[in-house]
Amino acid sequence: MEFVLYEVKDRIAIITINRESALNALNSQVLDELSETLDNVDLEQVRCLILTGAGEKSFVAGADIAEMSTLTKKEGEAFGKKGNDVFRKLETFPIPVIAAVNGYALGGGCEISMSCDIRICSENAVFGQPEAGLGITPGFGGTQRLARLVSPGYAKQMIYTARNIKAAEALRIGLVNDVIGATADEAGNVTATAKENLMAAAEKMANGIAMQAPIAVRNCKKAINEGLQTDIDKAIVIEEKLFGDCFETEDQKAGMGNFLEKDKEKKLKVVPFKNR
Ligand code: DAK
Repeated sequence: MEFVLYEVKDRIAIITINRESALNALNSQVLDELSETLDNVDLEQVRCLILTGAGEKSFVAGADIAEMSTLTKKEGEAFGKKGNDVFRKLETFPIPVIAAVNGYALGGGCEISMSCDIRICSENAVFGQPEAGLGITPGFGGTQRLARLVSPGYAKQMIYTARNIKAAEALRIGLVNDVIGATADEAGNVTATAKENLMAAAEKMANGIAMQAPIAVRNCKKAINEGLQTDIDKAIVIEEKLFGDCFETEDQKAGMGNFLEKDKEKKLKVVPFKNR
């Protein structure tokens, strides 16, 4: 693939959007390659995905403005569908996806990060929905997901004013879970860049997820995502069903068995939970 890198590290996988010369902007080819990459994730092995952008400067600087600028109405709709299909694929992907946001996350970049389960970012990250200034509305779910993730008031302020926000503000409004900085030695020499530390933090979180019972984690994702789309009475039924399903898994028997055995080692949950 030209614009997407895929790397598996034990039970986690890292997808890198690799179009650094255009700040990883999403053109049709990137979207196609992302879709194909997701289709080929080995779900028997991989338990958590990390999505990031190549380089230190940008996660994704939005949809490709050069490609979009000449679209007809019909082509615009087709491009929008391509993007929305990939974003929904990420959002409903069976295993958790962490967005490691390394710099600009603008327009479609902010939107793709919001299709992931969890966002952490480097201290130089910048989030924004600049579409209103470009004469369009956010088209990859921005009006919907931002208003659900942060308060509707903040979402409206960001979208109506097209103002970018920095990492600290993104943390304050709950758009990201954590902001990761560079580290330096006592003399002030950088020992690890923000991007390096960001990836280390994302991998640590991903490994923490990968250590848990995989079917339980998948069911949690499903319960949260599907439950949020409906009223509490129906949501509780969704949870009950997914809770019940866990009792048909070896993981549940092993997990609870380990606790009852009072085996300290095993209680750490690093036991090899089986996928099926
Ligand atoms: N598209 C294409 N190329 C981009 C790009 C983008 N979004 N962002 C940056 N680049 C390219 C630049 O053109 C430049 O290319 P060269 O000139 O070197 O060939 C290279 O990346 C480096 O960018 P800059 O020279 O501009 O770098 P700076 O450090 O000066 O500025 C910046 C960085 C991120 C502030 C700036 O590049 C910038 O403002 N970029 C655009 C950000 C933006 O407005 N993003 C939102 C795009 S709109 C739809 C669904 C979804 C969407 C639309 C429709 N439908 C349903 C149909 C989504 C829309 C968007 O995402």
